[in-house]
Amino acid sequence: LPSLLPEPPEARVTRDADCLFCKIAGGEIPADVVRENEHTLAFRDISPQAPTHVLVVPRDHHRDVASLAAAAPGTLAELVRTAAAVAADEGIEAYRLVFNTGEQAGQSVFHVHGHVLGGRAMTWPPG
Ligand code: IU
Repeated sequence: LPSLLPEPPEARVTRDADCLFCKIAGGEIPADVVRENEHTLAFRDISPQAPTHVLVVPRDHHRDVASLAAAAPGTLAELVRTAAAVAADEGIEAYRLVFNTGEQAGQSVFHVHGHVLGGRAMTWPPG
């Protein structure tokens, strides 16, 4: 039987025509892809801030990590597992997984992406 509950709004939007990372996930814009699986894609950041700097995104469009957690928690878990696999592939034992959320925090692309950063010592607090 179909559910009587309405879908959360985020669950209905799977692709945004104006979104850069939707275009990368759809293969319309090339990227240096290092891993992909059913729900996520990992590719090298165009402006690396560390020896390893890979972005992990869900194939579907969600604006930030909280929206992804609400609409598709399994995909968020897959994204985190992919981030760990990327670090293992790169041979780094310590890495930082960052989700900038909101403009003030430095988010510039509003398709959720985890930054996997490693290969050098990290400082704290971040800038
Ligand atoms: P942010 O957390 O939203 O600021 O991260 C966006 C990242 O996307 C940033 O590190 C950019 O260098 C990166 N990026 C990219 O890899 N390819 C692109 O075509 C564009 C941005 I535009």
